Amino acid sequence: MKKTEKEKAFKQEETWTWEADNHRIVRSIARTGPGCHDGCGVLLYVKDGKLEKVEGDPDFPFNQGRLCPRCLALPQVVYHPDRLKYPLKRVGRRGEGKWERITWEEAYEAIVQQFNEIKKKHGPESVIFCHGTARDIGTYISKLAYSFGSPNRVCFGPLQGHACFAPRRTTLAATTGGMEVPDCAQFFADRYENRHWKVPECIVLWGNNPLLSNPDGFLGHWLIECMKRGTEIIVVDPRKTWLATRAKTWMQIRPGTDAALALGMLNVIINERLYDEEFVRKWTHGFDELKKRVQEYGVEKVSDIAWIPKDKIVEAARRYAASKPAAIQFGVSIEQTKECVPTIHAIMALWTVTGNLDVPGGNVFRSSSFEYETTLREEFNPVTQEQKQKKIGTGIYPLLDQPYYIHAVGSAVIDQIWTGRPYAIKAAWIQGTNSFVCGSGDPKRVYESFKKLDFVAVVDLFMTPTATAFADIVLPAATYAERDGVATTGGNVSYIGITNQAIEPVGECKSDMEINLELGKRLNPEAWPWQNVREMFSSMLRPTGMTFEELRTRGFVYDAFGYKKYEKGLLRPDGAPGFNTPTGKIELYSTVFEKCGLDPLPYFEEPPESPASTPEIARDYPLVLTTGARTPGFFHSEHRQISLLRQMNPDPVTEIHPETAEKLGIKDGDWIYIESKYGKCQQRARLTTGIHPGVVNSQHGWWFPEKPEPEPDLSGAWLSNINLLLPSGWVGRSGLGYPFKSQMCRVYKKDEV
Ligand SMILES: Nc1nc2c(c(=O)[nH]1)N[C@H]1C(S)=C(S)[C@@H](COP(=O)(O)OP(=O)(O)OC[C@H]3O[C@@H](n4cnc5c(=O)[nH]c(N)nc54)[C@H](O)[C@@H]3O)O[C@H]1N2
Ligand SMILES: Nc1nc2c(c(=O)[nH]1)N[C@H]1C(S)=C(S)[C@@H](COP(=O)(O)OP(=O)(O)OC[C@H]3O[C@@H](n4cnc5c(=O)[nH]c(N)nc54)[C@H](O)[C@@H]3O)O[C@H]1N2
Ligand SMILES: [Mo]
Repeated sequence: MKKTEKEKAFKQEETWTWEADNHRIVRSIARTGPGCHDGCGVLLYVKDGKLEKVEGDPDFPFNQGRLCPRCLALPQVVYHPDRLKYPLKRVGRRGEGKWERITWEEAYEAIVQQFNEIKKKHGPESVIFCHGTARDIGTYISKLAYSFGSPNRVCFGPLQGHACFAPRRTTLAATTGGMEVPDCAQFFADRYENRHWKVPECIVLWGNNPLLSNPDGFLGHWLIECMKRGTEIIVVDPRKTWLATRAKTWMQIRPGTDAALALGMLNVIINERLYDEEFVRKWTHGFDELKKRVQEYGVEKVSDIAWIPKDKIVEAARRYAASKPAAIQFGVSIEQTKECVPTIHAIMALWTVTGNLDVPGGNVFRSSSFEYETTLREEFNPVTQEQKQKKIGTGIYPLLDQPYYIHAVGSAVIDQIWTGRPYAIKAAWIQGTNSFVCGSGDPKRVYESFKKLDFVAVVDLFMTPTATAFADIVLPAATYAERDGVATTGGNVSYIGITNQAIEPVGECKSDMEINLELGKRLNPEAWPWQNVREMFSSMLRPTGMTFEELRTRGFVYDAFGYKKYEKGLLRPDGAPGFNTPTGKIELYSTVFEKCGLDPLPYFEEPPESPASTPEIARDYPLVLTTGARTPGFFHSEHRQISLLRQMNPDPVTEIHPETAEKLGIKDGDWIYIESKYGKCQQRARLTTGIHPGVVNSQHGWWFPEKPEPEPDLSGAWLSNINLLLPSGWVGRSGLGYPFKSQMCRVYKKDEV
């Protein structure tokens, strides 16, 4: 491990808790639960043992006092009457919603007995360990799986094509040897004041709306801070977002055609010689091949494909190439198309050929010398090579057999539950995912699949349709205010800090980490040698040289960070200059893709169903459907029972252009059906000129906690679930990518049926 130079923590002299204004104030870092992608500094105000309010911590560099409505509403989440408070055992049939309170000991005993019996009969790989998106519990779930002997950690975020974050992680690891993110000074504790950082002259927001989504540790406020300092923005989005209205160039793209646009922009930049010749010569592999490939994507053709006027594409390409430095922040919309790997490859080529790679204010390799997660995962995980080979999906997609993809292959999991080949799947541990309501297309198939399992345990904050439908045992998880933790964030920043417990958990809730540790100790005590979670956290923190208690008094530390790491030999394990790829260069022509039987160069392919690829389907289903654009009050399927947040968005909403709506006789607020070849659901129409007339945008993750829990209702899980319109099997050639954001549909008023 590389030695890290620890930066001075901010306000070291302060402790983490103090008394003021008749309250005990606890400084902490917000992590899940409830679900969140970030790690904002918070001040938790406690009176008489009760959490009264949450405020942003102005001294925490990550968010500098800003908070989103979900943290502000945290007291309502914590004390909500529907919170799960005790371990529960199913007493009726699965789906009947009949539960009996049991003790933790009884719950653990039941799980241990079932898991061990399955292990004895079928092997440990027959138990799968499922989680959702970016909760800071993934590490512990991996450990639980691996220490049990199962290689099958399954991510429901989202299941098919693993179309969230994994595509960019995998594509960038394969072609650049790392993970690049836009530089908004997030790697420095003194942020925008840091003298090494430069304000990006231009940032491209591509299929990403960070003001609402703050995805993977990229806080939308950073963008505003950059804009205040002069950054111009370019937005690529079929919807007129707040950012689109402030953009120098807004390209209202047809969903699912981003690869064509990226290749068209490369065409302009390369043919007009707007690229950085020296960087390209020294540090890239396959430029000539790329140059040849982009000739197939002339601006005129791209304009037809992507529904963007020609001059806008040219203007955006020139503006981006002329801005020094410039950064690209792309979102999940890029990954939620079938062939998303070549799109990411093309976007990476943009920041590479323009010389914006690993420079201040460009797209930089995030630092990762804090190897805390790996410490926990590798050092104490006795899963053998032989077991690793049994990871579900091994051998189907060569790219996913690379070491940087650690999950079981989602689509293969569902298939294997049905076929029982190469081995049977018998049980699931589900921690932090509401699987068929949210994380997957074709939810009926997921529902029917999980029904086939012999035993399912669920850990959640609330009873969900997933728990009702499948669970034999349900365990109540604590919110972040009720527990300690090590706060790490997703992709964009590298600090480590401490989440401090402020209040006693409600009922008998326990933290996810505590649950994993206690269950882990019962399944494989050697792999879980710690007496309590703090000891476990201290083990994890070893690379920082600090214990949990020591880090707590500092609050957080930032990793050392520098630019142009490739010149200094900091990116390769052998310490040589260059990049951690087979050629040591940035692979515009990917030797890894070639080895995996994939096209080594970026390309565009139409979505499986689109006005261009299936005009016959477009006759009956004429509108392009994009789904799931994030809303500020909800995190996926969560928070529907939290009135402060639900009142911001009381019903599921589909956005339609007024001209399109008028032709269909639909008025603002009407209940409508949205229907594809595969299924339909109901939502309310919201008329807005902020969407392309040929496109509709529907919300995802909807269920209704106020509706009856027992089947068939399952708290309304089938009423407004937009994923019913999406089939399985549309995974990209690489095994990554799935068209959540590009389907064909029709809409009509509900009362016409
Ligand atoms: N149509 C459509 N579908 C999509 C998307 C889209 O854009 N369009 N987006 C996809 C994406 S990108 C993703 S990542 C997936 C997400 O899919 P999931 O990760 O499955 O998201 P949720 O449905 O919110 O499930 C989270 C569950 O975990 C619980 N939970 C929250 N915090 C904690 C915690 O700390 N501990 C425990 N034990 N439980 C917790 C919540 O109460 C909730 O029930 O959805 C995907 N689905
Ligand atoms: N409040 C809240 N925050 C969240 C989440 C949440 O559920 N709620 N979910 C978290 C998760 S798991 C994720 S992955 C991130 C995702 O966060 P983002 O990456 O920001 O993704 P979205 O909000 O789904 O979509 C971003 C924008 O892409 C546009 N778009 C739709 N289709 C296309 C297309 O085909 N091409 C292009 N170029 N643009 C398109 C949408 O109109 C939208 O404005 O958010 C995270 N943050
Ligand atoms: Mo996601």
